[in-house]
Amino acid sequence: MLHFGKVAAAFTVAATLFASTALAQTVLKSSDTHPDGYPTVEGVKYFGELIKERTEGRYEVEVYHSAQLGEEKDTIEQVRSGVLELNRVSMAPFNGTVKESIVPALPYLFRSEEHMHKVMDGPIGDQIKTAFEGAGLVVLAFYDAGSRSFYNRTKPINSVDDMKGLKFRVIQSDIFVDMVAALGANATPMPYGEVYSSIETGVIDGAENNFPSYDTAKHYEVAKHYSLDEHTILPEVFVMNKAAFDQLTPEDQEIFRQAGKDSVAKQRELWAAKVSESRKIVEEAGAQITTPDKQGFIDAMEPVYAKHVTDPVLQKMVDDVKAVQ
Ligand code: GTR
Repeated sequence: MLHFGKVAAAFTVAATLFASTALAQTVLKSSDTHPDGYPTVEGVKYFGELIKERTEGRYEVEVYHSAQLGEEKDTIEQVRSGVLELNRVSMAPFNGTVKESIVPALPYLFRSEEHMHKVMDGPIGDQIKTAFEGAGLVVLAFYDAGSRSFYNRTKPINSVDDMKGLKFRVIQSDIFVDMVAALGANATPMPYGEVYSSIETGVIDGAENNFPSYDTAKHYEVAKHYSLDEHTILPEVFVMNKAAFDQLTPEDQEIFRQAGKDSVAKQRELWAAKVSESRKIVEEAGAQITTPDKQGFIDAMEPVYAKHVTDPVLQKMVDDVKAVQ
């Protein structure tokens, strides 16, 4: 009896070991430049909860927020090479790598956030997703990032003329460099994490971003003039290393894709709330918000389109975007 008990116990241990091996959890790492609680971080965490639940615990996601794994340009390399499985970044740093990503980064192309949603949720969004595969990435979601506007520490901006000579940090994309030049100002692309100190020390006069970034990165502390010129409605992108995605079973691939889609609704909801909250925070902290006449900004963008939309594929995409009602 005693002997049998031991055998049974050994068998139970073996069975448990076997079960835990069969159900081994794969923890996928995901990077984000923003702090914990930011809508993109929470969107990816929600994706993680969904895949954990739907794969019965076989997969889960760990989000490394606050640029713990590096700045966006670096983490893009990491996810492309497979050092990192997942990454949530802006669309703009891909402009030099994935041609089609240029379209949603073009200034004043989207008429509104609703227009952007329709485009990114439809066939043009699918065309952009396919293009990312060529760069070794599977797009799991396009998230919201509202609209980007200029802010600076020197003066209020009420018209394009007020932009003259100012030095702005831009997100790392040539389109943004040329956009700033077309407005008569100077652009310095630099990693997000360097912006605060660069404004503080006067290396630059300001930068451009949405209210939640302006708020959470505390840029309003060093650049209080925010002008609502809303030059781009630039979506975020949540990507997975393609080789890692291809290793999943077809059923799991479907679970990942669906979870990505489901996380979009969640992120959009969180985003809308965060924009109002952040605007309130920065205004209470003394940010001065101006609403410049946008037409002057729009008119100045002609050379940016002339330089970046020369390719017939891009030209067609731009026309298609404009035709989306
Ligand atoms: C934010 C975006 C980040 C990062 C940042 C930047 O709006 O969410 O992913 O790209 O802008 O300007 O670098």
